[in-house]
Amino acid sequence: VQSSILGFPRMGVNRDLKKATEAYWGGKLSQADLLSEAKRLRLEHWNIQKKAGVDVIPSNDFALYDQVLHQIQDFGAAPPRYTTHGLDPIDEYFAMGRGHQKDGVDVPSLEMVKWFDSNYHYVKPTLQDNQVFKLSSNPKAVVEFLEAKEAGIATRPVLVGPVSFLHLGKADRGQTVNPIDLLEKLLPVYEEYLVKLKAAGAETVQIDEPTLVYDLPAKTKAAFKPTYEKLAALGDKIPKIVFATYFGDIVHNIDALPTDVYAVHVDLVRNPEQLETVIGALGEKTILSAGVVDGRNIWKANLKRAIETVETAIQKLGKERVIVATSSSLLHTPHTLASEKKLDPEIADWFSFASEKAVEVAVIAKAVTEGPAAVREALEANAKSIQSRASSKRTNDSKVKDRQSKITPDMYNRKSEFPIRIAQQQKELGLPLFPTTTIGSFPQTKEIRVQRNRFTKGEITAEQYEKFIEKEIQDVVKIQEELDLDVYVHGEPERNDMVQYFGERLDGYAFTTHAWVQSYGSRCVRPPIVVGDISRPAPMTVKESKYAVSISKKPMKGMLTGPITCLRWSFPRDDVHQSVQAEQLALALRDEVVDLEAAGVFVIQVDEPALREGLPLRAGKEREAYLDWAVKSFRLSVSGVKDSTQIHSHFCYSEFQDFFHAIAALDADVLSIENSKSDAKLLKVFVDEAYPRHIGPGVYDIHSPRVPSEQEIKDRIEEMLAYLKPEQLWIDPDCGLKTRQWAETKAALTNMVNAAKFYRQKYASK
Ligand code: THG
Ligand code: ZN
Repeated sequence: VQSSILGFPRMGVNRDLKKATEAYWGGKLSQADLLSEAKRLRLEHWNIQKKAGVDVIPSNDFALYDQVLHQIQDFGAAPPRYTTHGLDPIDEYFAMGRGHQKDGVDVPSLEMVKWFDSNYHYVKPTLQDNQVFKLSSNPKAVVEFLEAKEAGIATRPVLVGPVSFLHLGKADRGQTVNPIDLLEKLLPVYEEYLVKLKAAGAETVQIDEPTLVYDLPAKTKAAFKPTYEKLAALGDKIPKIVFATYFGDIVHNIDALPTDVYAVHVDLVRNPEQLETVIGALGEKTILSAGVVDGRNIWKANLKRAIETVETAIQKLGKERVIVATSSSLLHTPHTLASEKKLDPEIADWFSFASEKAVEVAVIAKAVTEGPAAVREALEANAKSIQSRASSKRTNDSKVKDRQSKITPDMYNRKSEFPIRIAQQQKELGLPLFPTTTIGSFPQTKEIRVQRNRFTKGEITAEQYEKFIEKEIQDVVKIQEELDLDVYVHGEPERNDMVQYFGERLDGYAFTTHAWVQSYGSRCVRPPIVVGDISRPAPMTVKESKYAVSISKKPMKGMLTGPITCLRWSFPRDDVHQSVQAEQLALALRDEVVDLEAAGVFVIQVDEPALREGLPLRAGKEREAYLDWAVKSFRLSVSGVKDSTQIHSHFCYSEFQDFFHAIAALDADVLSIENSKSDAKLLKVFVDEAYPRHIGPGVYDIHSPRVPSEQEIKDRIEEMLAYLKPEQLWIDPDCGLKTRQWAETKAALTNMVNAAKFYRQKYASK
């Protein structure tokens, strides 16, 4: 029985790829050096897997920015606006990934969106009505396969499958094509690609078709069988196909599963119950690739349980028809546990990162091939770790459970309805019409990062660091005074990441020093790990907020990350339901909210940007259940305050159409959303649903250094007023300003405040 991995993280042990790409963009590294660093990383990652004893090692899982983007380029599917400047292929690639503003060329990036329900973002294939596909002369999968071969490593190349590539794409602006209608044009390019891979020596190829886990339009669903029949007809001219699905079950689409492929991969970590149905639907000779080692989380696999699952498959199919695999690519896990020198050994013993997971798949394969005796030591050690975690005091906190059992229905509700609250809030805050504010963070300057690093390393004392933070807060308060904003923020200079920061301050969490996971391009996050029952040992943000209030003449907004976002951007526990973890987070945040109020903070924002991506991939009961506990946890976190305290929330998107009732049910006094790049028409849902509370739709895009003019912002406000009542509308940028520079921030906010004042005057005289 072979062991296999669907993909390995690319960043390298010290985020080497991030450093190399950013140096290249900054003109500090040549293209040749970038490419040789990338090559070094690929080789290193193949060797890690080889040493771990993995039989089937992937290639072409690597990407300089994003794997889907590489495929866009391999297929000659770059939109025309990128191909007419004579950029060389690498620069054209990065232009699509992150925009290009140099040497008279000015093109924005392609749209980037979340990869299924993960925190990774892929670049959307952006297609034309008259789209032509043409295989590049040096297709990346062939190059990297040969590179591995030369190093003496036989690999299995990975491609995104044709149906998924199209389903995950969209028509370009001004185009009307339904991407799936391009399948017939795209298939010949796949055929050519696969023929080349075979000619290079590839015996098998992994074709990712994870869209099969979604609820699909009939046309898309019907596309799978004929597509793979056509490929099967090529026989020996192409590598044998491993058809890979993950992140969900395929039971509801089982009739669309191709039967004439070499192997089918399914995710048995998330959906073990699909095993029987999938086995029943396999082609006569098709192999099952059993995804039993979690590619989305950092917990040591329960080897005993994984072996049992694989044995069940072997009983039905025989040893020659089963492969042991990770559930998905390991892209979503950090590189290696070996880098974590500061973790408590008791806890570290429960974790397994990508490099350790490679060993796990190899051990499982060996156990089912040669019998458990062949890996007795590994199994015994694993059983001990699993047992240690299950019985540890650190996972179980009876005080937390006791508190959860005492939650009463009234704890989910504010004291009064919105009309009563807003009247009280008006009295407390005295805000003008069209109040202006920002979303929370101000530019994280180099100086801030330097001081934080020095503090982390012990080079400056806590006192010195605190003084520095106070000075930063003073500066942003002064700037906000000068800008004449109405509700201030303290700017969050003390925070690294909005989730990591809270994870580091809560009991029940572990945090790491090197466990970075790619979020998009060169950007990474370091998710904290929920190891046990969560509680708040001490206030987390009160000191900074209280200080900020003390030096401000206007209302100061307290800033928190909501329970769902804290959970989704962490590595959650896999031994209790996520709703339980969200409830614990909500109780901890509730205490924080109440403490902020007691400290004189009367506007409190609890952000939930991850609420939407947490939606189960399929519509229906599961989705409703999720929204129910997600909304409840938000309400639990904010409902401890007086009517006169104003609760805000922020979302990094504007597509509410499909779950508007949940947004409304949050009952936040003020919602700020990211509508600046979308059509103001999206706001129509607030009218249609008679949404009574306040909204700040975001009057300009903060994701670009561009400074919007006052007139542009006025135009935007005018559009919004077609849908929202003047007394409902807040004026704010569309997201936090952390990644921006100060100069452009001040210029943009000046124009924003002037635009707000213009409307304030106009309506005052009405
Ligand atoms: N935090 C977390 N997840 C997220 C976001 C976040 N997922 C969605 C979205 N925001 C992703 N966006 C970003 C934006 C910037 C960065 C990461 C994800 C970023 N990271 C630094 C880097 O890679 O250089 C990390 C440096 C640091 O934290 O010190 O800039 O906001 N959890
Ligand atoms: Zn945002």
